[in-house]
Amino acid sequence: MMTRLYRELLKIRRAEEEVARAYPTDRIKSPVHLSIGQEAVSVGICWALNPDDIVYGTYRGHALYLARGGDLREMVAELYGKLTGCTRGKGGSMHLIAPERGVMGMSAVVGTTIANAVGHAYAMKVRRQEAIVASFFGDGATEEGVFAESLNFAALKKLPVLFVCENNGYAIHTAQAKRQGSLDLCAKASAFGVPGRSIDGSDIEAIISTARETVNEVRSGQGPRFLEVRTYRWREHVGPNTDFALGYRSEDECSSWIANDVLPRVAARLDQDERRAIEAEVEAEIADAFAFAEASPFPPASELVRDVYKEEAPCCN
Ligand SMILES: Cc1ncc(C[n+]2csc(CCOP(=O)(O)OP(=O)(O)O)c2C)c(N)n1
Ligand SMILES: [Mg+2]
Repeated sequence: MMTRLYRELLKIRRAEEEVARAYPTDRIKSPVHLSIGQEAVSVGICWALNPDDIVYGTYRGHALYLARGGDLREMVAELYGKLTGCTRGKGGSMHLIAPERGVMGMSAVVGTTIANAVGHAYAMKVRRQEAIVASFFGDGATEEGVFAESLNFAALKKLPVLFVCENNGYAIHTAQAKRQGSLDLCAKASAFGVPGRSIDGSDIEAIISTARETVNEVRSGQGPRFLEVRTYRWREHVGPNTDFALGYRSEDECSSWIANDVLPRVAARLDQDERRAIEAEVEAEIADAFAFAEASPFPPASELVRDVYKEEAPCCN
């Protein structure tokens, strides 16, 4: 278990560090919202899901995409705006998809995919499908009306949805305590009839075991559930840098989360030869993905009208 866990966490961390390194070259053509520091949330929750389960995420979605097994080459190519990207270079970092892995959508518009996830779950229930839907969103999204509407409807219809709030404490530069009268997100979910649990995002085993328990409840038809995972974003809201100079948070606050980083603790539990082998494989995979993105072509002009309507446009080659 620890071997696979380390490989998944490391791949996301290193891929995003490489994104941050490449970003100033202007080869990456879309804004990037990095999950560095938050990887354990996506990895831990997805650990408890089945291959045919569905996930929806947000613009901060690299970790979720990779945790579900999304193709790294297609992700990096997408950031580069290339034709070989997962949305053929149209969506960029904020709109990753991997339908073959159940990654159905991410959006730049805060909160919107919560309703998409609930709609998907409703369709699955009507069709008597067994799979469940996990909806990932930030603490800021819980302030949107769509959060309330979605939880209400999911509870009313007893839909197979797992709501996962990645609470990193901030919406852009504003702390949760400066935005919300009550910080108890589980209480808010429970007010709609959606039972919730709160988990320490630095404890990967707690995330996995709580996610397994909660996923079982959702899968057995007990209705939707809510998980808050408390975590922390190490880099700026959008972009590759740190932002402590802005003054909305302190470097000390971040340091305490870095001191509790999941990765070195998982690494320490591995055989050290095995650890080095994983690290070499991950580095090779990332170098390959960036080389693939570099070498891939940009989309031709005809792509502008492809996927706009259901049928392909008859002209414009
Ligand atoms: C509907 C909507 N309102 C405002 C914005 C501007 N905006 C972009 S990200 C963001 C913060 C969201 O914070 P949170 O949900 O906690 O996610 P995080 O960025 O912390 O992962 C806001 C307000 C937006 N994109 N969409
Ligand atoms: Mg947030």
